[in-house]
Amino acid sequence: FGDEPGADLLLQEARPQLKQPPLYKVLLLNDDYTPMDFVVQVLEQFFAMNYEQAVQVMLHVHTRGAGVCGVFSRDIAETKVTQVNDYSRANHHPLLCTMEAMP
Ligand code: NFA
Repeated sequence: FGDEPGADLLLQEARPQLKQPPLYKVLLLNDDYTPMDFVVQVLEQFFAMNYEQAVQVMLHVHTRGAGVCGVFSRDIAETKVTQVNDYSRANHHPLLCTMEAMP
């Protein structure tokens, strides 16, 4: 059975790590109170977008209810979510940032 999948485990050999780390979408959710220019600033500051990209994503969130700000590893995505939510709360805005595992 030496040619079966997993046979290397029985021989105590290391298996090459073929799986890529999972990726997460970071999303912004629309609300009725956060000013549009604040959302644009958030997208520029935390997601390295230029002004034109930031306005486009802000308007997508505003009209569709939610939108993707970027795709990251879990650690980076968690950090972005925390940074954006802390920054929004510090500025007394209800803007919500969340993350979602990619299929
Ligand atoms: N809907 C908000 C407004 O009309 C703008 C907004 C856009 C808020 C994107 C949150 C996210 N002021």
